[in-house]
Amino acid sequence: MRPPIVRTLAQALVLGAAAAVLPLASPAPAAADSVVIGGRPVRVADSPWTVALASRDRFGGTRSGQFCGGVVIARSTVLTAAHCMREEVLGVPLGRVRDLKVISGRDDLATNTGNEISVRRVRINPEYDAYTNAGDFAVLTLSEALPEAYTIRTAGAGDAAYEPGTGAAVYGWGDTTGGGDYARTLHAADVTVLADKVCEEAYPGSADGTYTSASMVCAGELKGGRDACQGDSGGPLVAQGRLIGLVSWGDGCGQAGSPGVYTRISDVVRVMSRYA
Ligand code: 4AZ
Repeated sequence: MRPPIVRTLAQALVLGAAAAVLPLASPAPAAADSVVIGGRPVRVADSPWTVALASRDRFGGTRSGQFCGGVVIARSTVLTAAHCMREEVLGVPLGRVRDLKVISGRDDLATNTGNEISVRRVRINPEYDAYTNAGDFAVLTLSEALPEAYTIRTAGAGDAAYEPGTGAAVYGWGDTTGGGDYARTLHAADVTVLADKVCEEAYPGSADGTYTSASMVCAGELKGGRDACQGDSGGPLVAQGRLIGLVSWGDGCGQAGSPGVYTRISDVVRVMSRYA
């Protein structure tokens, strides 16, 4: 099995790149039932904390340079996945990406609506383990503050929203079929928080990663069908109005027996308070 990083949208682009910038290629779609897989179009105005991470220099302008998702947790603070900041994703070391932007308020990536904000600082979780995928988050500081109304509350340890069976939604501009069909507009899929045991059994340890309940949350559908996918990484998993996860990894998209794995936000809160 390939390491998870190979399955990110960004990596697919970099691997397929003859030049630094290229349009999104669309290989033949996989089974259409695996469809944000199983999702529906939503308005970013109804989930304004959902933002796109973008670099036109690295990923071209067709979809505003979008390559990952992010979440606004404070007026100048966005969370994303640590793996989105890796050279394997960006094609060059992070320090050489001069036009890293957070895009808020833009439903359709082919338009110029909303705001593009420069990223002033990137802090990658010092406890991030690229081999197991544990602690997969990074904290971005924006050069301008967003409105308070764009922020979402984070769920701390013991929050009821983590209870298995809780309904949740995942948001992103990623692949909607598992076949490289990247969305132009924001989508959301309704998923269920699953017991840690489900992911511990699905992901006991492989090149994909190792499920670790301390820093990860398991969510999806036992039958498959609704899930996050390539290009959604770093985006929000929301339950009961609170942020509980960030799209992180999984084996494929929307397949029965292979739920989505998310960065556990209560662990993000713990680590952030430690390093603040
Ligand atoms: C990825 O490659 C990815 N089905 C994101 C989420 C999931 C799988 C892969 C979960 O970015």
